[in-house]
Amino acid sequence: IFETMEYGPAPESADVAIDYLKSHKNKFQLFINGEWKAPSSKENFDSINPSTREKLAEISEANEKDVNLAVKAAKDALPEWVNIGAHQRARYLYAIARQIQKHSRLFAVLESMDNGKPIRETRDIDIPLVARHFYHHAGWAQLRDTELKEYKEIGVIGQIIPWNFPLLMLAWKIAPALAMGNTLVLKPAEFTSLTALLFADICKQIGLPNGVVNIITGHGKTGATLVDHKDVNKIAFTGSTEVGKIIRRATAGTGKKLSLELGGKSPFIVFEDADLDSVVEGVVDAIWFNQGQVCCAGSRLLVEESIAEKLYKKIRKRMESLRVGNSLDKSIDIGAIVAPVQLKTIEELVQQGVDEGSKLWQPSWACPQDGYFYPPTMFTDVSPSSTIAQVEIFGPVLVAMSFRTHKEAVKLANNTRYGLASSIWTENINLALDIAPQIKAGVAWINCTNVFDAAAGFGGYRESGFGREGGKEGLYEYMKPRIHEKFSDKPV
Ligand code: TXE
Repeated sequence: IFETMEYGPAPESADVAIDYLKSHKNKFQLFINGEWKAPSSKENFDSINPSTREKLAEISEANEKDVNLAVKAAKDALPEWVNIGAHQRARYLYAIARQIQKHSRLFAVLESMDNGKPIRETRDIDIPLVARHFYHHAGWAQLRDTELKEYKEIGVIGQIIPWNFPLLMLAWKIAPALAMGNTLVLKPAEFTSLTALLFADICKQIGLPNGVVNIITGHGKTGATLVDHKDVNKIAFTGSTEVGKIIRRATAGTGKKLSLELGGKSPFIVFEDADLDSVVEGVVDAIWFNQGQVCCAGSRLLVEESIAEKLYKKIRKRMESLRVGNSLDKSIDIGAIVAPVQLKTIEELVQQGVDEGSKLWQPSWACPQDGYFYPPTMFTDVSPSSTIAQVEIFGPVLVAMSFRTHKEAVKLANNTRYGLASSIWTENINLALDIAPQIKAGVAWINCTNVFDAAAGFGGYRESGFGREGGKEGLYEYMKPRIHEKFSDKPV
């Protein structure tokens, strides 16, 4: 019953997504209170396919009036959503998960066209993880009244997500919020609204009660308006550290609960006894997966000096064999950068790396010219204090440094303002287990990288933010203790 996609070299057909876009006349409205609604401002902006620079659809810009309507819808829907009980809410979550699987091909093609990420990644990683996230949280909804009876919902949740994993970040936000009995307003990133809007259609299709999920599109101002709304009880944000700081300031003193998942500059540490061929494939995954636009990308390669040159040589050889191209081409490894502004940021930071004296490595071939492409890139001879060693580039750019002692490895690993993820490569498990807890990061992967599961809490320390998504910890982000209710008739 699930829509499947053929494996093989032929490019994936765009038809399924084109037909879907046509069903909305290539112009999307806001999803408020279970209905499609034109934006009050009548303003729109374009969603562009970064692999081809073609316009895919027009997206509505929500203004304050629309944000107010969406929050009101979520607030009005709350009592019914709470009262139907956790078992019934679980049924809705299972229904969403099943619909995502059923329409997985449409979701994958649409996501790849809107974001530029390779279809092999959306097909095999993004969409399966999305479905898994809803199934997992449907299970928790079923356990809600027994395992978590000391807690109650928070209320109306405002959720703001980025463009690098559009549907997966939606799932990370929406699934736990609904499972714990909240209603919500979600704003996708302006570059990648389409799969969130398709998700709204899924909510309609399964008969989710009106107002439980509201999807409003727009730029940063729309997000800021949502953050400031007095009836929003919690904000969940994934995006840049800079905007995370603005949101933290805006919510300070308001009593709103907040979780922030921000940037990173995660270390990928290779000790001299590591299996170097596995390391090379790990590096490909760490920094060239999703064009390096990954918050937990292993963007800093830290290598034991004795094997550094050998490893760099292997990586350079592998870089030559990577293929960059249209996101629907099943034979590519690296797709398009999400938007010109992001491409410009990458180009400027790479130039800065060259200016600061680091050695630049890029493959001998050129990228296709029809989209926003950037080649896999590696810097060696990097000083730990240089810009490219400190700033999140959020592109396919690896920054390599070497160390002599284990102590120096840990020091280098912790030498950033971030603390999201880390990856440790050695055949000596005792060494890995000794190093892992010394690294200030929310995740430590050993001989692997970018491994996610709905059952494992994900999140950071320091300027990478706070709060966890997934796992049991992630549920507490969407609940508050209800212990006082036992002694009082009034809800807390
Ligand atoms: O992020 P923004 P951008 C990092 C990465 C990237 C940089 C800039 O380094 O190069 O951020 O990306 C909404 N109040 N990450 O500019 O602006 C915005 O509309 C409320 C890392 O795209 O943070 C979008 O929906 N909301 C990151 C979302 O915030 C506001 C993923 C993220 O956009 C707002 C993305 C405001 N004042 C970028 N301003 C990660 N952790 O994975 C913007 N937004």
